[in-house]
Amino acid sequence: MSQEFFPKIGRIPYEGTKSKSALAFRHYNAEEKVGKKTMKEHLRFSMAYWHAMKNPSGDPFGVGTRLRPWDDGSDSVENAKRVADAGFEFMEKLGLEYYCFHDRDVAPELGDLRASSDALDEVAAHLKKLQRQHKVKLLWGTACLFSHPRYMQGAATSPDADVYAYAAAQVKKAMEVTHLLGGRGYVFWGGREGYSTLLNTNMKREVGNLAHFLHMAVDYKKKIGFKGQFFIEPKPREPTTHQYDSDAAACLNFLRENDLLKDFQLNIETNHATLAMHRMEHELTVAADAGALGSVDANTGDELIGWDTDQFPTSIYLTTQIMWQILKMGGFKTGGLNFDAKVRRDSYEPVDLFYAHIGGMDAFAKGLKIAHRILQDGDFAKFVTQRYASFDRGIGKTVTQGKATFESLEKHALANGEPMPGSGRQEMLENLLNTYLD
Ligand code: XUL
Ligand code: CO
Repeated sequence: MSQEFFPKIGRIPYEGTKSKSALAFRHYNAEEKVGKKTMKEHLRFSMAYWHAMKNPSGDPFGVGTRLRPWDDGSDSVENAKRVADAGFEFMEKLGLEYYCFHDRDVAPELGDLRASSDALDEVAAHLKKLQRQHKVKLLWGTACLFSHPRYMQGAATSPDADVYAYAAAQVKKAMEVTHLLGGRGYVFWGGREGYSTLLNTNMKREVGNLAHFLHMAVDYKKKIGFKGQFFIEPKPREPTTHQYDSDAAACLNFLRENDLLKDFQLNIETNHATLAMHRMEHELTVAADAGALGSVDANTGDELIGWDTDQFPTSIYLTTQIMWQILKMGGFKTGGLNFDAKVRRDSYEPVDLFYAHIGGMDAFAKGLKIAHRILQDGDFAKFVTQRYASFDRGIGKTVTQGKATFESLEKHALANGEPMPGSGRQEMLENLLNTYLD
């Protein structure tokens, strides 16, 4: 290692729950087995390059506050490589096995497309070397199709065909780089794919163009032999007023309607779920029920704030419910838990990045252990099975089998008098869940 960026911090150890150290894990013990897999195999933690390495912590009312001695703010490839060096030192010290990036996080956007792509190639060669050195893998790559002014009216849904072509060229390059780096996946998040007023918008045309765009991406993926998983990441708004990929159900509908469902899964983010007025476990379940739950952007929002605050997840109640869904679908395959989360603006020192990730990793490790016990005990599953048992016998079974008709159901209703379902027992179940968190 040429230069050390976090010289006072060593590898973060696992010390167990008795530890008083703020720079140690209390629950995350990478090699410890939970069921058949180790914690690290279950959780597949990933660093979000944009938040951890590049975000200066500015907000609409003030400039950035963060100390990031690894970044001189220049557009040079040299600077980009130094930022990468810091990032890989950080990941190795935390035991983060994966990372995710946008093309413009890792390399600068320069005067023209060719220059930007060349810079990306140069940095990618460096990333490849660092991945090997530090035993870190790429969870997913993506293209930033939302920062530059050219994308102010969208990228794959822009009303301007030249902008659309530029976006395609950028995605093509970002996919090539993701492929070169052995990326397990590639994410499409459409922050500008939407509209702010229908007075100037042809929604059908925009959504149609988006479908063409994604079909071209699938074709190109096959052409270059990229085997990673494609993901769409839903979000209802911010920065755009109405985003087309508003929630898991809207994404699934779009994918199905446009014959893309076999080629895409969803990357579900907690704060996006709540912005869509859903609980995270709702979004995960919608995706999982369609066989399309692929990956998770692990963060949390602030219930009192109406925008995407991207905070680190610390609630065990939340992480338990997330891991419950992930274990229920048999665990991550190509996806993982990507900390799409940022430290608060007033947590400006490099060490704060460590505290933040340690907290998130510990919260998920504990959530994993609890979720595993919940599933092993099977009490919730038993309750739910029982609740629907009337559809496994008698008249209910004819419904399940698709053999019932309105006439047969009317006959049953007439013969059986006033029906009364069993209690939903929500409070009892909430109490039961709390016993696991004791
Ligand atoms: C923005 C967001 C993105 C995606 C990747 O809200 O979540 O960072 O995860 O483009
Ligand atoms: Co995200």
